[in-house]
Amino acid sequence: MRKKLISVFCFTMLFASLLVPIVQAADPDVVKGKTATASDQYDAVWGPEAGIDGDNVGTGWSALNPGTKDPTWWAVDLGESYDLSGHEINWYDTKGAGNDFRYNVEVSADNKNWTVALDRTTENSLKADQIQNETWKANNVRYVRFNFTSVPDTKWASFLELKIFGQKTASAAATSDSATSNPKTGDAGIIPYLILAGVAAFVGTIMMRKKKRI
Ligand SMILES: [Ca+2]
Repeated sequence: MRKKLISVFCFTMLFASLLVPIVQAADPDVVKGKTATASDQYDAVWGPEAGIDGDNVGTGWSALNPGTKDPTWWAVDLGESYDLSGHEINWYDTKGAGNDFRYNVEVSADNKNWTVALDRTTENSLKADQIQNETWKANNVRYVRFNFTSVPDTKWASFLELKIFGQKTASAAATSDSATSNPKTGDAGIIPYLILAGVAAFVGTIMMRKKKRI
């Protein structure tokens, strides 16, 4: 009976430690209503902040010209430091053959030094759906920039609504890691859970060995 209880305890610990990152993945949108800028805009209505106003279908941002002959980008100032986990983008137009939208996401703590957090410059980002969810990790971020590197000459770089998910950076110590962290993998974020899982497995092994000796 005791052996069974020990096994159940160890399994529960291991399962719980693996479950924590999954639960924490549901970060809130941190970009709605923030200050956005862009390389240009189609007109007074299609401004950069219309892409993060919470209106998913009625408003959006659009570049002035179709294609990407000119540098085309959209950026936001989150106002303070965040640890980000990805984004959801509701494109304006994904219909029609030959649509091939390519872009990357860059992040910065100071609006000067930028790091690529997501690279979709070598593949069509539209796929089959109008709304795309992308998972990426970047810590200590205040500025986020979407650079559109390739858009068909008959289409505008444009989206109706963008959500960027994350949490406020927890501590000053975390901020000091910004220069060395890898925003593409976010490996540092999962280390505590791997350690917890390892401890649970270790304790389980010791307990089982003790039981065998009895
Ligand atoms: Ca909108």
